[in-house]
Amino acid sequence: MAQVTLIEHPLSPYAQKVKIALLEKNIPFRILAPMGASEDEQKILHSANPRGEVPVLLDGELSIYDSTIILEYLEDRWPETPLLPAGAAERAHVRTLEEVVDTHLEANSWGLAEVTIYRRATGERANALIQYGKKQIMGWFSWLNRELRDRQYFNGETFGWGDIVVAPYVNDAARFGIAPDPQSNLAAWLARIKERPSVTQTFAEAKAGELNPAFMTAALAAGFKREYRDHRLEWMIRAGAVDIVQAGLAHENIRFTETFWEE
Ligand SMILES: N[C@@H](CCC(=O)N[C@@H](CS)C(=O)NCC(=O)O)C(=O)O
Repeated sequence: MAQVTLIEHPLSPYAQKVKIALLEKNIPFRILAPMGASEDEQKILHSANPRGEVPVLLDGELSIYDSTIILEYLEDRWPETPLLPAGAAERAHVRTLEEVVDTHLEANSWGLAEVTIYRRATGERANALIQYGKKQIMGWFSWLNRELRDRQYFNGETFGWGDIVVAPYVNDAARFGIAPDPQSNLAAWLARIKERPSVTQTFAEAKAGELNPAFMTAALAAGFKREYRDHRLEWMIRAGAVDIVQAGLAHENIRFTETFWEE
C-alpha cells in the first residue's frame, strides 16, 4: 500500500481525528509537522491548503484538506475497514456530532488557549474568560453525554467515526483541567477509548506537543498570527472580548481566513 503524508500539528484536534482514522484503517503514513517549523515546510502547507490550516492529506498528486473531507476520502478510498456506522440514521447522527463538536465545542478550548497560552488577557479578566470557557465545555459535555445515551460508543456497538470525531475535543479539555463528570457515561467512554492503541498514541503525541506559553507569546511578538475565524471569532465576541480581537488586529498578531487567489 502506498504511503500517504499527513501535514499536521499533534495538538490540532482536527489533525487528531485524521491520525486516529489512519491508524484504525492501518493506512501507512508519514507525518510532516509544519506549524511553527521551517519556512520550507510552511510553504508546503500553504501551497497544499490555501487556508494555511492543518490537517492536509497528501496522496500522490492529491492534496486534500478539511478534516471532515479527509475522513470521507479515507472511507471512500479504503472502504475495507469502514468507520461509518451502518444505516442512514446512524450515519446522519455521527455526522451531526462531528459538525457540532468541530465548530461549537472546539471554539472553547481554542479560546482557553488564547487566554492561558497566548496570554491575551491577565488577572481577573483572564479568570472570567476561563470560567466562561469552562462553563461552555461542561454544557457541551452534558449534551454529548445525552447523545451517547447508555451505549458503549458514539458509533453504536463498536468504535468508529462517531468516537473518532468526538475524542480529540473531550481529551483537549483536560489541558485546561476540565473533565467529564466522573459519574457520567461520557467519562466511562473516555476511559474506554483511551485504551485503544490508535487513541493512546494520538493523545500521547498531543501531550508531547504541548505549547510553552513563554515561547508562544514571544512568537506572537515576533509576527506569528493566530487565526480568528468562524466560531472562534464568535467565541471571543460572545465572551465579551471584542477588545482582544481589536488589540490583535492592531498588533497584527491575528489573522482571518486567507484568500484563495493571488493578490
Ligand atoms: N475546518 C478545518 C479546521 C482546521 C483548523 O482550524 N486547523 C487549525 C489547527 S487546530 C489551524 O491549522 N489553524 C491555523 C492557524 O491558526 O493559523 C478542518 O476541519 O480541518
